[in-house]
Amino acid sequence: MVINKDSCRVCRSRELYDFFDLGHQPAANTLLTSINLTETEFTYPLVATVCPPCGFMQLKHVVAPEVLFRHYQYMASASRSYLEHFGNLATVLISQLNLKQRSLVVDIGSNDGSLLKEFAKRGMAVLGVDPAKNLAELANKEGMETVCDYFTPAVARTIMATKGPAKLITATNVFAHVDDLTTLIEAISTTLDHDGVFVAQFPYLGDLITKNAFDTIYHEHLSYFSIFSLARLFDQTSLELYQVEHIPIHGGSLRIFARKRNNATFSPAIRALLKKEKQLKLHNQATYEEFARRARRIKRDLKAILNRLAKEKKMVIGLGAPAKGITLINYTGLTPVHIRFITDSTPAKHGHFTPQSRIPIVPEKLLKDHHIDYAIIFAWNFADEIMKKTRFIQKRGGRYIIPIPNVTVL
Ligand code: JHZ
Ligand code: ZN
Repeated sequence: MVINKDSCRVCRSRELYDFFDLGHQPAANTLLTSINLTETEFTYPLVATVCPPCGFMQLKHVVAPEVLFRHYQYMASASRSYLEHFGNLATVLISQLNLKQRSLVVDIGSNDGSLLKEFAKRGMAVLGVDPAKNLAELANKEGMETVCDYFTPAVARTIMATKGPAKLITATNVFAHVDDLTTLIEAISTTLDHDGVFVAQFPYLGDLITKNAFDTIYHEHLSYFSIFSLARLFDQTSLELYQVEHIPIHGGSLRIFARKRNNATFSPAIRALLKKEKQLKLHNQATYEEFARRARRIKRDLKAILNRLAKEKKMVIGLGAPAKGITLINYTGLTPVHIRFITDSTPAKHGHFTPQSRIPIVPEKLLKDHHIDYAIIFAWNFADEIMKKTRFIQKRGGRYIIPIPNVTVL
């Protein structure tokens, strides 16, 4: 179920430096039901390691995708700001790439079909690929045709033969989840039209380091990319990286653009980011050691505050049960003694419990029934949206705690 990854996914070097051990952790998107509360839970080692020459961070262990992705509890449609982001993404890509009506757009890791819907609304022919049975079923039911599988070379060939070629292939928050990236890129190349474009988005290593976002380290996220490491990765494939945008979603992400090799030079934006990564010292071991120190400090601060509030019998709850919240809760050692319950806007998460820590997850509408002293925003990337809809907490004298980039009580 777990394999050791002892070489760099980008350059194959074995000179990796382990800098942050988060202990054994459960898979972040496998929430417990009341039935499996009595069963022994599986946990897997979670250790972050870096290949300094590549400026590339990866996990030291790879948990089998079958464990992580066949039943998936995260749904993109649960966050309104994220749906707006997808709407903008579809509009911008159709215009930037000059896509004609009925052009084929394939979305890898299409989740509940949220991004496909935005492309379909704007006249594109769409197809999703996602291994999660629960999500593929849902998307298909809603008319977003979805192949329930990983985007393997065989799946890529079948799509090419039956629907292809694709003018656009997207992969939002899935590129970091795949172990064998060169095979994935070649599969993408198989399905892509000669003038087609591959666009991927994923959290950016530069933001992870500068914003102390250590809670985004969990088993699904095998890779933490810099633009330097991406350029090196694409150099080994038949697609070339030609453009990048640094965008704010999920606490800071990269949107990268690649196409069939044409010997293009790097765009000014890629060159600017390469320069910035030198300033951020993403190639130095010390950068990662300091980051791990800051993460341990956040853990200590959060635990100290929550121990004190528990002693004072304060009503403390959580807002949002994202995957990163699961890492933060279990790494910090929080329990229902510290956090009474967590609300989440994903109906499928209700009635479940956080793995290991076993904090109940409930609908957001229950918030109004309680007097809340403190509310921790675990989905800190959506803090604006969450605070807007829960203003009554503050009006009734409650306070927010935002854990990242530093524990802050508002
Ligand atoms: P959110 C996701 O991680 C999934 P997560 C994935 N692993 C990935 O790679 C990263 O993104 C980048 C809830 N919520 O999007 C909904 C409210 O309750 O930050 C979600 O459960 N109320 C593929 O899981 C969670 O918070 C609200 O008002 O860390 C947000 O999860 C809003 C806005 C959200 O991602
Ligand atoms: Zn390397």
